[in-house]
Amino acid sequence: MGIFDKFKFGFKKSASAFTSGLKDIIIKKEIDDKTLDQIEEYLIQSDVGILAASEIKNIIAQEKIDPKKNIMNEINIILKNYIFSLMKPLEKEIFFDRKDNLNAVLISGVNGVGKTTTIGKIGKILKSNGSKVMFAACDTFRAAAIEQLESWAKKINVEIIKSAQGSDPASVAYKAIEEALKNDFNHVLIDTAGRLQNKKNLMEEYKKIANVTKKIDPNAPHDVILVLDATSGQNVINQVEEFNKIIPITGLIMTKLDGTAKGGILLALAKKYKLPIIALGLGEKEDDLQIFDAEKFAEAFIQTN
Ligand SMILES: Nc1nc2c(ncn2[C@@H]2O[C@H](COP(=O)(O)OP(=O)(O)OP(=O)(O)O)[C@@H](O)[C@H]2O)c(=O)[nH]1
Ligand SMILES: [Mg+2]
Repeated sequence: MGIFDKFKFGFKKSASAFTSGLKDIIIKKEIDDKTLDQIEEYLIQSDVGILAASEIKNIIAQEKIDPKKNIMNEINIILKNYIFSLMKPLEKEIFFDRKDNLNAVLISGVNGVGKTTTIGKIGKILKSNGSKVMFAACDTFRAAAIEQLESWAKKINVEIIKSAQGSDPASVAYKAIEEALKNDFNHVLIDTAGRLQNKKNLMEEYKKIANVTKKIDPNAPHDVILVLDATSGQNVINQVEEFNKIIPITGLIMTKLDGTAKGGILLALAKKYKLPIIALGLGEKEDDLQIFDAEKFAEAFIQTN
């Protein structure tokens, strides 16, 4: 199964629940005000967010769907087009290009969202375009975290800079960037500890990692990617808010979209923050990362076949 088929398959359950929920609302031949309100309500329940839901409602109202047509089909077309035009500007495929100058990427996010796994998967894609890739094991709080990143580095055959458990994460980042510059690496991916955004000292630590990289390269970190878990629902909004306050986020990756996760929250994020969406995580394996593509996303979200 190709990655897109996997994506569609992973989404199938939530996509068909979504469309059958809509079908239950659209039973009449004509879309009246009550039906429009129900559609809006339904979209909000599906995590799409108030802004996107009310825009979609307005588009459906303005469209004046011909009652002779298959109304459900027409609504699916409207939804697909809406998702596509909302998400298209957020594609950022260039993230995966081979860079001439060093690109230091800070990977952040709360506990267990999939940061370390995602670094492994990104590393694999970057390697495939001939980039020299280094991992920086800046989650020094747990020995297992360093080992986990090390095992990914071995698996996809990239360099890793690490230090003993308990050592200063910022100094690991510093050393990694120093080494990477010296040896003409194209990318350094910095793994960080999953931290709760309300724990002040941990967030200070996180900020320090970013600041230390600037000492070597004022433009570093060149990317700050926040990893979000699709199964966390509305909580992701708060995570974007909190992390963005500390170091401006330059892109999002949403993981765990395989299985039964709902993807509606991505629309809410797109509408609210307009942050680039780098990739989507669709499993635990090294190839389970899909570079974000708005058209494919819209197609998977509104599955009509
Ligand atoms: N199904 C699925 N599981 C994933 C995905 N990405 C990561 N995981 C799993 O989620 C769990 C946590 O992943 P990690 O990469 O360790 O997450 P982390 O954010 O580094 O965690 P901490 O370092 O503890 O904060 C692991 O069991 C991963 O295999 C995904 O896209 N889909
Ligand atoms: Mg980790």
